[in-house]
Amino acid sequence: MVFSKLTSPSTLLSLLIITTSVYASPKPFRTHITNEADLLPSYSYIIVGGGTSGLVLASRLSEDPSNTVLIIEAGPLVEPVPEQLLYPGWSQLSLFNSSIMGPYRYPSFPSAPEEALNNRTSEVAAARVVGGGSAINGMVFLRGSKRDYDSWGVWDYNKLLPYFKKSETFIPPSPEQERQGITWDKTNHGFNGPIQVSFPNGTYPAAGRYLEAIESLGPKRSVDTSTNAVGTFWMPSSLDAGRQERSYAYNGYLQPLMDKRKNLHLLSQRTVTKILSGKKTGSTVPITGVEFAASEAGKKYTVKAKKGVILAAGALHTPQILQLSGIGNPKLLEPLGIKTVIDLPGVGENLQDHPYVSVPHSTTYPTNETSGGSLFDPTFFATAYDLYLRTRTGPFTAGLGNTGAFLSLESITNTTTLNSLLSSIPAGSFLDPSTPVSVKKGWEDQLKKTIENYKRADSAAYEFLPGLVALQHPLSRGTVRLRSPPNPFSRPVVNYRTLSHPLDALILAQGVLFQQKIFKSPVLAYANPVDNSAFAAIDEADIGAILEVMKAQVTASLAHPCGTAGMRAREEGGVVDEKLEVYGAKGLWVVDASVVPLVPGQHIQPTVYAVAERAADVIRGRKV
Ligand SMILES: Cc1cc2nc3c(=O)[nH]c(=O)nc-3n(C[C@H](O)[C@H](O)[C@H](O)COP(=O)(O)OP(=O)(O)OC[C@H]3O[C@@H](n4cnc5c(N)ncnc54)[C@H](O)[C@@H]3O)c2cc1C
Ligand SMILES: *[C@@H]1O[C@H](CO)[C@@H](O)[C@H](O)[C@H]1NC(C)=O
Ligand SMILES: *[C@@H]1O[C@H](CO)[C@@H](O)[C@H](O)[C@H]1NC(C)=O
Ligand SMILES: *[C@@H]1O[C@H](CO)[C@@H](O)[C@H](O)[C@H]1NC(C)=O
Ligand SMILES: *[C@@H]1O[C@H](CO)[C@@H](O)[C@H](O)[C@H]1NC(C)=O
Ligand SMILES: CC(=O)N[C@H]1CO[C@H](CO)[C@@H](O)[C@@H]1O
Repeated sequence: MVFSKLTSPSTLLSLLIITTSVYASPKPFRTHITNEADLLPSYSYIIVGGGTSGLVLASRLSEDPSNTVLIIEAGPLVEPVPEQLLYPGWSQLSLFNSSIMGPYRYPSFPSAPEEALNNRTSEVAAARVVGGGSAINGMVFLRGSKRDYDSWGVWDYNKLLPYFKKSETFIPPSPEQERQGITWDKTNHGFNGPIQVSFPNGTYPAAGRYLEAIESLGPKRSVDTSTNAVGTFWMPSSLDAGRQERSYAYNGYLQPLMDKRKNLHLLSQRTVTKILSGKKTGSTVPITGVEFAASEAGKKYTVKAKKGVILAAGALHTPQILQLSGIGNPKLLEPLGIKTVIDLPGVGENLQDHPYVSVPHSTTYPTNETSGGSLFDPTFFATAYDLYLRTRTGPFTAGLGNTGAFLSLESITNTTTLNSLLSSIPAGSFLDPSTPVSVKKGWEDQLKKTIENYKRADSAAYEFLPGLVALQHPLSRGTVRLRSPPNPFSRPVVNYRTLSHPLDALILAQGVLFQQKIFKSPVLAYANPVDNSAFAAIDEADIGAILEVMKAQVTASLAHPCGTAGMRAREEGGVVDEKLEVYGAKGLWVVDASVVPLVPGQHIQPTVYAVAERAADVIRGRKV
């Protein structure tokens, strides 16, 4: 455009205004939307929960440009990602000080009183942030054993293996870490996936001595968890090796797509209050969308789903949303004034987790073998934090820990003890008296498999960390149920029912004894271990006394809840079929830790990633 010198400034101004409004560039596309007005009226898929599983699904389902995908997440998206989420040391501290992750998790709340633990309560932990549990967890990244997955009865290890690989980029130990004794095997690893898996640069010989002490009692070192999940390990972490920062569902799966993939929206800080359904046709209820709100008093909105809704709100909140939507056990819903939409008694039953007990010992390792202290000591913290900021090495590179052992029952007991434990299992299920018949039937099958696995060397009964022992395959089952009156903004009632099955307590007691033996091993004598646990004064033959102390000491949860919308037959208490579709619904899937029918003998995030990766292919109708 050429302006003559006759053009007055005001004409020029109006011309410019017209030009800008006509040629204004369209509002730039943003993945993260903060206002309901920016929502499309409908999406192909709505994913409830932008946590670990939700972000895997969002990334994979939106690879197909013909799909539009919306994630609704209760927690915030914080950009740039705060160091509390990225620097591993913070996760170590937060395991014992939940206020560090306070903005990124649900406010602390107690479980229901636990009868087998003197009616004590345990804290219920759950993430509330984009990235979910993977954003705040202890970063331990290990698979369960083939046997554990083969015991699911539906998806087995061979079906999951390609997806364990697909989700990870495994970074082998550095030459220095190999010299320290860290081994690996390339056979079953993935090298091109979104989650970076590596060994922290701050690993210390003292941590390895703990493994040597265990090995002096019989168990063997495993070369790699992905080829042998039972044994002693240097534990890999969900850790970006170069930056020594957390690798998790957000920076692995979603961040690279932000503002680029135009068929994907994320609406944060909104809680889904209900799944919307249409008129039942035959025996099937069509799912049409979701209702959500920003707060209890906030306006309720709805958004439609053309292909369906995927629940990925985690093992505690997925059953809550199902129940609020009338999908569950009529005997529990109707007294709360909720009309049953689908009669599905398995919802919220079958809750499993890993209960644990601390058996702390003090030690005095030589300084050339340790990191030199605890991050809880302010002076040590300052040094470690500073070293990390400058060099990305040292104690602040580690999450929950470096070394641990996942051991079978038969590897820590003699035949006499093993047989006497397994031959005198008390009759009865010890399930909650209100447990539906179908759920009980499913449990009986799980009981058989669990007992069988206890006799085998290829399924872990325990996790041992220095100072802690956790039970891997409890027979006790808990429940997740609505509070009265039902409210999507209050937490569900989580009743872990820890150690309600007497065999769990007897087996854990053997673990306590073994933890004490580890510290008595001559291998550790040079570190002068002193048992300062609540079990210190107890005679090892007095199992009764150990059980009594356990009641006062056991904690219900390592934050590994699962099983509450199990993938199993409907007549065995299942909630989803092998396509992860909710029985009796059309266009409703559950994809998160809830579907894991039987907890593996491991921290569960790699399992959750693999399940979500496979689910994405199943939902897309791809060959699996
Ligand atoms: C403190 C902690 C430490 C852990 N340590 C380890 C470890 O070291 N190694 C390991 O392997 N595993 C660990 N885990 C377990 C692992 O992180 C979880 O099993 C895994 O992240 C669960 O993934 P998920 O997709 O099932 O649920 P999540 O990742 O929890 O995602 C669920 C998401 O749904 C959102 N949500 C819930 N309700 C609603 C609603 N109504 N509307 C909208 N959004 C909703 C939540 O805010 C959350 O972000 C730990 C977990 C925690 C909490
Ligand atoms: C826990 O963390 C909070 C927040 O970072 C901090 O203020 C507090 O001092 C910590 N408490 C302990 C016991 O370390
Ligand atoms: C725990 O509470 C239940 C129910 O109130 C009660 O029957 C039981 O005796 C209590 N157990 C202990 C050990 O206090
Ligand atoms: C640490 O020093 C002690 C004594 O000097 C030595 O015996 C030990 O081997 C050293 N440890 C390592 C890992 O080098
Ligand atoms: C097996 O272990 C138990 C408990 O530690 C012990 O009392 C018993 O003597 C052992 N039996 C054999 C045959 O070694
Ligand atoms: C800062 C640093 O030393 N980073 C190294 C940590 O270890 C990995 C291997 O696991 C190396 O690749 C990094 O360079």
